[in-house]
Amino acid sequence: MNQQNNRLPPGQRKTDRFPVLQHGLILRIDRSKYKLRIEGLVEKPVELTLDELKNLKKLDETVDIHCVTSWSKFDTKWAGLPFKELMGIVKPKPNAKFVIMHCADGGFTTSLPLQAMMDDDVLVAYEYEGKPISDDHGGPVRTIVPKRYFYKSAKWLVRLELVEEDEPGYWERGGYSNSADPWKEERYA
Ligand SMILES: Nc1nc2c(c(=O)[nH]1)N[C@H]1C(S)=C(S)[C@@H](COP(=O)(O)O)O[C@H]1N2
Ligand SMILES: [Mo]
Repeated sequence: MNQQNNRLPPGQRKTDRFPVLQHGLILRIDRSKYKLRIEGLVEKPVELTLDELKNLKKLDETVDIHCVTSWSKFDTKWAGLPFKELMGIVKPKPNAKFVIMHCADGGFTTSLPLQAMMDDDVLVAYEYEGKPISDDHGGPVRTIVPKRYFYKSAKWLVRLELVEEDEPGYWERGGYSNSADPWKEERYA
């Protein structure tokens, strides 16, 4: 998929560590009480427990991630429910244009056009390197959106809301790009 020799977007440096980044504290979510809600402009809003989520289609993928603060990490392995598959269940209404990802850390959100989220590589992920995602990397469930800077990959995801008008998220309101394409180096608004 990626060309071996040109995997580093402009202005990025490769790291072998996995830095932990968020605006506040690391959360510890009770896995037994966890629920993901999908609502807004959908025909069938649903609420899924972790077990229910894991019983749906599972996709394993190995992708490069790119943080806007300039680190890139190659070959990270995630597994989860393809976002596209989830949309097949809830059925977006025709006027659904954006997806707001709501997180458990104090009203943190990020958003993307529904069309961008429908890419085959977008995951509602619950495993990293073959194990449940740890607290520091946003477990039990986070989104993985490989084609955007990593602030579009929401940790501690609790709710997906489909809306007609975009609502720029936490980092985006702070001056970061709302389109966030690392290959076009869209870092700032
Ligand atoms: N809920 C939540 N998700 C978030 C953030 C956050 O502050 N809160 N920070 C984003 C940023 S800026 C980055 S770089 C990645 C970091 O993910 P990591 O800690 O697993 O490396 O999470 C993104 N998702
Ligand atoms: Mo980031």
